[in-house]
Amino acid sequence: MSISGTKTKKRILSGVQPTGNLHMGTYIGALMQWRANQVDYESLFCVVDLHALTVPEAVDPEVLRRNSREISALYIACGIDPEISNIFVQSDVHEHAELSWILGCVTPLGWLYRMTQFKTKSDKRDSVGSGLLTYPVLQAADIVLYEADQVPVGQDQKQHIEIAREIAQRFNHLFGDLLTIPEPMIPKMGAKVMGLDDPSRKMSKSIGMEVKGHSIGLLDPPKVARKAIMRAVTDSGNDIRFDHASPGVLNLLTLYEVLTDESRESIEARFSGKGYGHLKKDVADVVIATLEPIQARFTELMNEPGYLDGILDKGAERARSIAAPVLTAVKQAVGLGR
Ligand code: AQP
Repeated sequence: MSISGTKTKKRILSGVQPTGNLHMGTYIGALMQWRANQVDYESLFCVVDLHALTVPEAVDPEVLRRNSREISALYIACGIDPEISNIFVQSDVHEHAELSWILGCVTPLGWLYRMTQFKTKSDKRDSVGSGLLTYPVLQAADIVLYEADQVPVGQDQKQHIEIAREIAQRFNHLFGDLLTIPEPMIPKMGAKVMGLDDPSRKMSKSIGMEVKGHSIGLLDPPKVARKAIMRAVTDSGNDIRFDHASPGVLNLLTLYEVLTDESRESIEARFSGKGYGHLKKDVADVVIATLEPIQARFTELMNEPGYLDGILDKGAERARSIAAPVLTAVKQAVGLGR
């Protein structure tokens, strides 16, 4: 059942924080799925700039504003078609923050303290803002506000989608069966792209900003991407098979598999007896061939600010037309308003 009455087919919603250059992990874990599903589902993709405030010491207002535009442009450059998908910036739709407050009031603190991301990110700091703890509540609001059925994300976000489901279920239990309970949509391949420098940890924006050779940025010049791949950690062997691969080799094979869509048998035959240097060179070639058109389209879009503004204005308007009736129904259910 749809509160907003605006659903034409099953809906997906996802977003990325405008905190720096996106990497290959985000491209494969999130954006490739968005692109593949945008026709079959009604699709909403937002740039979650409110989430970027959760570490306020890292925020430069000018940079944040610029990043929001750049990430929107990158969505399009990566193949999100603004004619069929709705692209918008989260803070352009005030309903997110309002619903987040209401959902926060039904969310037990214990649920938030157990979140892995909170534990990891707060661990390294003397003091953290409450936004870092309540981030999953805002994310739950982002999702249920659009009555999203599925949320296409990488493996690392699974726990966040689970808590969004729990929050929505708790709200429904207390105030009536209003909110759609979302399901995670996690890709079969490439759900967790690992760091090139250390294949035991996932490729991540924050590590990428500190450690050279950790990640492949979507806007990295080809030389930089190639260098990072050629230096990727592997092992002392030379056998190239998916079943027997060490984490570093499996990561390279996965990049190759996802970006070429070639079968495992064919990939193993291609690299049989050839050694890791050859594998790395070919992975670098396919990564660069993927990045080149994205970077070219990104540059065009950044040179057409009016076009991008038009898409984001239209996106925010359409998003509000879905979000407003849902928020109104929630407010009525909890007794807010006259
Ligand atoms: N390594 C990855 N493999 C597969 N999917 C990934 N995602 C992120 N890293 C990988 C997916 O991409 C989206 C990123 O959303 P985000 O930009 O809002 O997340 P973030 O936390 O700012 O980015 P990172 O890289 O995950 O940074 P750190 O580690 O610094 O917090 C999500 O769908 C995510 O699953």
